Amino acid sequence: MNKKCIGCGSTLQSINISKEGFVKSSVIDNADYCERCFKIKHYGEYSVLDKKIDFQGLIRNINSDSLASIVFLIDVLNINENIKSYINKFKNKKYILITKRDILPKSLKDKKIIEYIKNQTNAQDVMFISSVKNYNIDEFLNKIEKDNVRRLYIVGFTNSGKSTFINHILSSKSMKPVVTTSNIPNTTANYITIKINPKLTIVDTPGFIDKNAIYNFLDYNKLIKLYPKKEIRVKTFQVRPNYSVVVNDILRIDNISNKTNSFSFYMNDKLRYEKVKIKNDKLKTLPNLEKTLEEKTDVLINGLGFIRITKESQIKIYTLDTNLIEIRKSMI
Ligand SMILES: Nc1nc2c(ncn2[C@@H]2O[C@H](COP(=O)(O)OP(=O)(O)OP(=O)(O)O)[C@@H](O)[C@H]2O)c(=O)[nH]1
Ligand SMILES: [Mg+2]
Repeated sequence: MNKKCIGCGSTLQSINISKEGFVKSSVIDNADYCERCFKIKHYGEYSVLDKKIDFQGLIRNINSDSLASIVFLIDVLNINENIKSYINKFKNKKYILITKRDILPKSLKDKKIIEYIKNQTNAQDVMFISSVKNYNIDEFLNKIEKDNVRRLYIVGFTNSGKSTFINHILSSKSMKPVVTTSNIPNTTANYITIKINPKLTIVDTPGFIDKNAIYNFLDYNKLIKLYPKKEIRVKTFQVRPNYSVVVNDILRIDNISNKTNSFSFYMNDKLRYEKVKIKNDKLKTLPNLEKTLEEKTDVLINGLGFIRITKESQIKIYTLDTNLIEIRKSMI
């Protein structure tokens, strides 16, 4: 019998403890969850899934399902170049949801970011949601009902909030929110197919892994503290020439131009921020990159968030790997 873990979609097995779906043979007959999901759910103990997911195969599968529509979820703090190419690989009817609206300040307008995504992706159906604050979820469900969507695949990069979104839909339909969620990568291991009602089936999928994201460079104990859990209070620094801002032990930005500039950090405000003189050696051993920026530019640190820089500038950015850094025209 091929029984699946209801938390991550792995096939349950008691043969190899280091492979996905492991559960002790004494309990396998009654188990709903694999050991990894059980530990995440009940003890907050995380472990890395030892599995290479075949994403090309996953995309091929979904593209060959003629009944399928997809909804592509994008984490609002991690809108990067890569997303566009992944969205374009899907040939099905597409919706795009920008997730975790609750993390951004309320005062920001949704519209500008939605327009930014529409321009980037040529997609028309773009909405913000928050699963935590129940924002726009009913609106989205009404929309797909009107469009007669029968089978909806939830796709996107890891940690974009796919499984949390599904749990939220389940709760709203008085079903049990059984899917495992966490802010380490690769939580969902395989398809999880859930019939919501006779007309609609939704399918959770494993998130794409971005090799240039910060989760590849940190151990999981650090990682789980990195991401903001609620609305961020944006930290803004007026940075004079020859001054720098240092964030924890992961990021440093030097102002190497001759103008004072404003750096606004759209990332976890609970991290430790420090303004120091440029001659201070903190984090100077990290890989770094010099950039000349136009006015109103965002510096994205993939997986961490972004920094909005107001004026044209020259900066030096130090972080765990220079491939994490992306520059874009300011989204806000
Ligand atoms: N603040 C906030 N956090 C969210 C929201 N949705 C998801 N999260 C958090 O984001 C993290 C990742 O959520 P998951 O639902 O596990 O992400 P996923 O896309 O299923 O990830 P994979 O299964 O690895 O592909 C978790 O820590 C969630 O609690 C949201 O609307 N608001
Ligand atoms: Mg998931």
